Formats: sequence, C-alpha cells, structure tokens
Amino acid sequence: MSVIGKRGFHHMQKLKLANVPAEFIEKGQNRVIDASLTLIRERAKLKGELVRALGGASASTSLLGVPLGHNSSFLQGPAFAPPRIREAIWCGSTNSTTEEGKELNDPRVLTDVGDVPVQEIRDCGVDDDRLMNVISESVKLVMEQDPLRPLVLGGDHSISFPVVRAVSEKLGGPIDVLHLDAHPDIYHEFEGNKYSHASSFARIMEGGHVRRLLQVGIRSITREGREQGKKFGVEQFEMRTFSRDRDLLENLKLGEGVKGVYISLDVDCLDPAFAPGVSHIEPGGLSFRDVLNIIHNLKADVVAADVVEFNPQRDTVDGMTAMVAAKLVRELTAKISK
Ligand SMILES: [Mn+2]
Repeated sequence: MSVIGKRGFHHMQKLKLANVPAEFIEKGQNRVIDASLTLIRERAKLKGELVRALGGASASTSLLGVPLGHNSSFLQGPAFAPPRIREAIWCGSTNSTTEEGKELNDPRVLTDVGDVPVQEIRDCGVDDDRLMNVISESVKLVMEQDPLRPLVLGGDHSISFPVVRAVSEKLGGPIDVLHLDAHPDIYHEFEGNKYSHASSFARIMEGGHVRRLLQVGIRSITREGREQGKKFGVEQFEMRTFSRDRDLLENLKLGEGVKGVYISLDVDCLDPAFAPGVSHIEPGGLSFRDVLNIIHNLKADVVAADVVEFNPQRDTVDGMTAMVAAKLVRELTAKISK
C-alpha cells in the first residue's frame, strides 16, 4: 500500500478503507478498461477502412500514444511526450514530405488512433500487470486492421515490453529487434520493479518474443548489463567501437526467417547535443545523421516501432527535442509504410 500511496492512488485507498467491496472496484475498473479499448478499436477500424478504401497500401503506419512515465527510475516527464511529438510532426516550420519522398498527409502513409489513456486507467487503481495487458491489447487492435502497422509514441521505455509482446503474438512468432539506446535496459529488475524502463528488454527476451536483438548506441552499461546481454544472446554494439562498427550498422539486413523487424528508438541513443530533452543525459552518443543512415539503409520489413524516452520537461524552450523525436517518427513512418 505504501508504494501505491507514493504513486498517488489516494482515492482508491479511501474506497478500500471505506469497505467498498473489492468486486465493485474491479467491475468499475473493467468498465473503464473496456471503454478505453473501445475507443482505440473504433478509431483503428475507421482508419483501417479509410486506408483500404483509398487502396494501394500494403503497409500503413498508424500512431498509438502510450503516455506512461511512472516506470522510469528517474524522471517521469515522458508521460507528457505524445502530444508534443504530434504537435512537432505537423509543425508549420517544415513540410510534410519525408527525406526519401513519402507524403505524410496521405492517410495511406500515416494515420493516428490516439492514446492509450494510461493516466485515466491508473487513476482507477489498475495495477501494472493489467495496464501492460491493456497496452498489448491496444497494439493488437491496431494490427487487426490490415494494412495498419503501429508506431508507438512513448512514454518511458517500459512500454516496449507489452508492445513487442503484442507484435510477436499477433504475428505468431518471434521477430528481430533493432534497439537504439544509450542503455541496454536489460536489468533483471530495477529497484524492485520488474516493469522498470531499465528492464524492458529482460522481459522481452524471457518471453521468447525475439530472435535477434541488436542494441546500438550503448555507452552506459554495467557488469549486469553485459552479463544479461550475454545470457540472452544480445548483439551489443557500444559507442566506443562505433567508428569500427559503422559500416556494418549502416548496412544492416534483418528479419529473414522471422515474422518481421521491430525498431525501438530511445531518443537518448542520440548525443545530448542533438537531443537534450531526455531524462538520462549521456554524452558520447550517435549523431542524428548516424541514426537516419542506420534506418534509411536498413533492409527489413519493419512491422512496428516505438520512439520513447523523450522528456518534454527537459526540452529547450523552443522544443528542439520534440522536433528531433518528430523527425524520427516521420522517417520511421517512411520506413514502415509501403
Ligand atoms: Mn536509454
């Protein structure tokens, strides 16, 4: 109870102290979750119908926001990222064409199904086991609408576990994951939290959802991070050897023999000079162009992706990192849609 108290479910504690039967509370939580999933299901259905009616798209990116920040070990600002990223995607200072010529205004290229209402669900006292299931379910609702493919806006990095799990389960087998990050996020658990943003890839690998996991941009890694990496057969590419690995990483071919490729993009993979608006500022990172080269040249069927850990509360006043996150979303959209 004390942990929940710290996280702010005061009304739920009062309901319990007032002897409101647990089954009433649970029924209320179920109604809120059903309503949340209904909104995503109906929006995905509508966007799917639109894209199918227009025709000609075999894969079409749809944004799904997951404004979750409470599994961060440091700052919780990533919970506020999705609306800032959307605002920057459509900012009038730039146009709607991606570098390689995809038109983002075309709904066959990009649609949006809105956010999983994470704060509203948590406010009803729903625990993380169920919340993670709601996130997985939401991802599956998007994937049900062929040819929509989810591009998830975080949120802290804990969301990648329920998202990757859903993608793999929905496609019916393991996938390859390209994970760009300063950190391997592979602690068995962090500060007692198995859903910590520092443990998402331990959960993903335990679940058998992934064949190859490539981690790129790593420059903050402990002994446990390396041991866990070895245990799960992770291919860890550290920044200290990036100049040596560059050729390989800028010419990757992934996903052969599995159900597809997932890209998980932690904004802190970038050097803080390019992206100061992150919770964990870690010098010595990738340049923006390094990341784009890796993504543009990747040979893969990208089935889904996420952009996580943008923290608007740490951004510059003119929203520079929001634009960086938005451009990553735009270029990932171009990679997914076809
Ligand atoms: Mn990170």
